[in-house]
Amino acid sequence: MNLAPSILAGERLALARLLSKIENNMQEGLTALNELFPHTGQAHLVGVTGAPGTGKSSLVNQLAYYYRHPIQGQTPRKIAIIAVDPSSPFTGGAILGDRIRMQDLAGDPGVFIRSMAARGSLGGLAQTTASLVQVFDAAGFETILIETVGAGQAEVDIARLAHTTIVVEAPGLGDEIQAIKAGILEIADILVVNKADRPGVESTERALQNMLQLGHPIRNMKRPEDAQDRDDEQQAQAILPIWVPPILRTVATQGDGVSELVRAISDHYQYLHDTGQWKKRERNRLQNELDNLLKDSLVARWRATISKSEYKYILDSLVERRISPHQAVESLLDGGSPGKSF
Ligand SMILES: Nc1nc2c(ncn2[C@@H]2O[C@H](COP(=O)(O)OP(=O)(O)O)[C@@H](O)[C@H]2O)c(=O)[nH]1
Ligand SMILES: [Mg+2]
Repeated sequence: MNLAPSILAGERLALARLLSKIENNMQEGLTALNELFPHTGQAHLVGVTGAPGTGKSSLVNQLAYYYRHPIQGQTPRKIAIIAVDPSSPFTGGAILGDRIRMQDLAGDPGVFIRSMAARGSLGGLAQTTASLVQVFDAAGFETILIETVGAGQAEVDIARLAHTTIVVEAPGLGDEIQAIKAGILEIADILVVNKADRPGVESTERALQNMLQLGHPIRNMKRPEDAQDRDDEQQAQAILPIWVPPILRTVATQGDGVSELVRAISDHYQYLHDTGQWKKRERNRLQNELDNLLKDSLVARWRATISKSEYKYILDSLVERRISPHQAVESLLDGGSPGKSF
């Protein structure tokens, strides 16, 4: 059965079914994705990342609630939430910190929540997430919130999917700022100090401020006259307005600071469009996806042409230091003939 038309017609059951097929790497999922792809490219992808317990789920919840119940005069947006938490499998409803809000969202046809645990999915978690995002995008969800635990490379890759990345910190989680360890601060467009009702907010803010200045010296030198002896492209970049990641305080359990966060998200969206960065990010994102898929497909295709024993022979030679890793690759690509002398 082709699920794509039902997705485009906004049928939730078909949507849920397709997401499962994609997560399970079923051919039917791929076929539908191909058909849906021309309908994508509209949604604003917002990544929310940070250490466990900082309040990401609570915040995502609040954001979704706000988008569904905006201030007067604004239309509610259709919101999809993808929660990627490799450490905790789907727990059926309790995934979002605040259960009461969760129930507020549960009956709302304008909200779709999907939780994903790490599985041995082909192409990895980031690829699966990218596919789920495409489905939501085609289904007309305007903002897609992607919650990831900012720890490993997979999470950073997922965060790279987003147009706007929010890094969430909380005071008192330890002496060091967790996100810095993972190097994720570099991809932050908006920094949030959640749990602002707890002691230590100022010092967390100060630490973030310092890291921002250290990590992004370019952000402090935006005077066009600096651009004199650079090439054209650099000059063009130098006169673009520079986005300085704002540092915001929130109390996700109360909803404090959420409207300001929504404002910052919309400002960043506007910035991306005004400066042409949106198109650039889209191109980079798709190139990244293309290259990854290409790599996986080439490896899979090549694997099918070589026997296990040939592969084992080369690997053994490598382990015994008879050949180097580069030589091993060369031999394998040459057909891996075991008769070859190294
Ligand atoms: N005091 C306080 N607790 C919060 C706040 N935001 C979240 N929490 C609590 O912190 C815990 C972890 O929240 P959760 O959203 O699951 O964090 P996540 O692991 O980052 O997704 C939960 O018990 C929340 O109720 C906040 O702003 N202030
Ligand atoms: Mg969470």
